[in-house]
Order: sequence, then C-alpha cells, then structure tokens
Amino acid sequence: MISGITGQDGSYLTEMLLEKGYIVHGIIRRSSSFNTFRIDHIYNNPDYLNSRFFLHYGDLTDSSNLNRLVEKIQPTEIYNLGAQSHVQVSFEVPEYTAEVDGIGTLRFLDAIKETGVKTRFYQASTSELYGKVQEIPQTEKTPFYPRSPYAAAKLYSYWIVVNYREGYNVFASNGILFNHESERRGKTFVTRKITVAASKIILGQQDMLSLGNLDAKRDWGYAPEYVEGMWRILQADRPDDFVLATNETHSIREFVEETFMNLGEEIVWKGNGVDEKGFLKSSGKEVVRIDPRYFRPTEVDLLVGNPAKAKEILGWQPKTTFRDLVKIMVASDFEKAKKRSE
Ligand code: NAP
Ligand code: F7E
Repeated sequence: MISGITGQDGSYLTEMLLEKGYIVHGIIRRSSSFNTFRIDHIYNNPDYLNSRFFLHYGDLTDSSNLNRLVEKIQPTEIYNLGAQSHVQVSFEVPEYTAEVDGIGTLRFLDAIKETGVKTRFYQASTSELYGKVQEIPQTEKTPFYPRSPYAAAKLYSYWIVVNYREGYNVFASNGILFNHESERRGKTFVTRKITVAASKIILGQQDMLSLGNLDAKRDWGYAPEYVEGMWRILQADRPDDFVLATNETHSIREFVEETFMNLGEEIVWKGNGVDEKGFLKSSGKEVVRIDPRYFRPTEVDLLVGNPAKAKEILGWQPKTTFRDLVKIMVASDFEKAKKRSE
C-alpha cells in the first residue's frame, strides 16, 4: 500500500514492487485536473490493472478513509510517501503541511494499531530534519534542527514513528532520505526547474531562468536507487532508521553550470548578491537571474549525508554520480523540449 503513488518516488516504487511480484494498492487524491501522469503507463498495462495494481481515492487528512483502506486491503507493507513536499510552499501553507506531513503519519500509524493489521510501515523522513546542521556529514545520530514548517511537520512524523515502534511494537521505520531527483521530479524543485529551463533556453523557447539562493548545497542522488533503499529498509530483520545519501554535496550554482555544460555551453557569472547574473560564454546572452521571490524565510545552507549504516546493514549504496544525474535529467528534458511534449 502506497500513499503518494502519483509522485516521483511513488511511481518508481510501484514499478519496482510490481516487478518483484507484489500486488500494489495506491492512494490517489481527487483532483480537478489529471494528476496520474507518472503512473498512467502502469495503469494502462493490461498485465497489471485490476489484477496486481489497484487505485483507491483517499487523503492523509481523512482518518476514516485510512482506517477503512488499511482494514480492507490488509497490506503487508505500507509506504507513506504522501506529503505536501515543497519546502518553500510550506511557509505559505504551514497548517495544511502540518496536517498532511505530520498528523497524516499519526493517522496511518493509528489505523495500524487500531485494526491490528500485521504490516511493516515505511515513513518518508527527510534530510530537511537536519536543517541548520549540527554536524558534517549528517548521520542517524546527528541532532535535528528543522528550518521550515515542512521540516517541523516531518520531525513530528519521525518521532511518532519511533514512538509507535517502541510503545506498540509496530514495525515502523524512518528512511532519512537526502534529495533525490530524476526525469520525473516535479518541475518546481530546483534541479528539474534548471534542466527544463536550460533545455528550452538552448532551443530558443524560453529567455531566462530565474532562481533564488545559488549557494545552497545539497546531496543529490538518483530517485530509482532511493526507492530500492526504501524497500530494503522494510526487509530488514528489525525496524530502524536509516540515512540514504551519496556523501557528496554540490551547490545550485554548480548544478546550473553542469546543466549548461551538458548542452554545450559555459556559464560566466557576473555581479554579486541579488544582482548576480549568468551569461552564456559563447554569445554573451544573459540567461540566469536572481529573483528574491525564491528566497526562503529560513534556508538550509548545506546538506551532506553519510549512508554508512545503510551500506552495512542493508547492503544499499548509491550508484549514480552527480554528473551522471545531471546528464540523465538534461537528456530527458532536452528531448521533451525538442518534441514540445511537456
Ligand atoms: P512528490 O513528487 O511531491 O509526491 C508527493 C505525493 O504526495 C503525490 O502523490 C501527492 O499527490 C501526494 N499527496 C500530497 N498531499 C496529499 C494528501 N493530503 N493526501 C494524500 N496524498 C497526498 O514527492 P516525492 O519527491 O515523490 O517524495 C515522496 C516523499 O518523500 C514525500 O513525503 C517527501 O516529503 C519525501 N522526501 C522526498 C525527498 C526528495 O528528495 N524527493 C527527500 C526526502 C523525503 P498529488 O499528485 O495529488 O499531488
Ligand atoms: O530546493 C534553492 C532552495 O526546492 C533546493 C524536497 O523534495 O528535498 C526537497 O527539498 C535548494 C534550496 O528542494 C530555487 O533555496 C534556489 O536551498 O529543490 P528544492 P529542497 O528544499 O531541498 C528534501 C530532501 C525534501 O524532503 C523535500 O520534500 O535550492 N533554490 N533557487 C531554489 N529552489 C527552488 N525550488 N526553486 C528555485 O528557484
């Protein structure tokens, strides 16, 4: 059973579980426009639909719905990936973010406790918990310091998972996942925003890429490898908490440079602060600008995670390097832009 099945991770996890022979039940939200584009290819596969792949309407804000679904489906594994997952948006909708990303997890855990269903529960915890980092690199033992309503809500979820594990013997684990990206990443997250915009700029379909803080650093991995890590977390002998990360960190600025490099262009930076601009070296054309609207009230400056525990206990390690990740995303977005398919 997967919440957040229509998201980046939900779609990769579904593919992986179906390949392993699982029956997959996904929770989708009613939407006035299509929100299933990442799983349509699975839905339209006659081998899966109505035999091993099922979708149910639901919402993490509705405990009666979650109780009913847990009781009816009797899942052996639950992956709680549903969330208002955008950090900047969480400053605009803090209460809703707490409802979904915090209390939503409690609703799920309580449905397990009350129905007595024997299941294993995966919680999509996040490197955002480290926020203003207290240690470099971050491990499972590093103290948390959340810096957004999103991170504060996820902090509640982290601890309620630990509490239901210790108090009620629920097999519940936290995956503390550092940023993971892909060609399916939502287009308002910075990596995909950059690869989409740069592709369109090179093809003459867009003039400018506007960004916020270029100096923030993130530990970026490749999403399909991270969902395999989620599965491994639930196959462990006992429930526990694990960091999944690459142990490498790069700035947004480097991501921009690497993206344009893949498109055969070099970026030259001029100016400082909000007046900094990025130009194509070949033509002198201005292509990157700073827009303070993308600054956050509190920023997470640097994340880098040490996945040693996951390697030792789960045999998990990331394979795709930063350069390969950018290459994969640029290749995909450049093709889509050429075909004007998205
Ligand atoms: P995503 O692409 O934004 O997907 C989020 C999913 O949650 C979507 O399916 C969305 O449905 C669903 N959702 C939103 N509000 C909901 C609600 N009220 N009830 C039920 N479902 C709801 O996120 P992702 O990148 O795949 O991330 C998956 C999970 O991992 C999230 O919990 C995220 O916070 C966490 N996480 C992500 C990263 C990362 O780098 N990607 C790192 C650490 C942790 P719609 O399609 O209808 O919007
Ligand atoms: O921002 C900076 C921004 O929105 C990364 C979510 O999946 O990963 C994600 O959260 C950095 C930040 O991801 C823009 O200020 C600059 O420092 O791509 P992002 P995030 O906030 O790291 C974690 C692990 C999660 O758990 C979350 O669910 O990039 N930045 N300029 C920008 N960010 C955005 N979005 N847009 C800009 O224009």
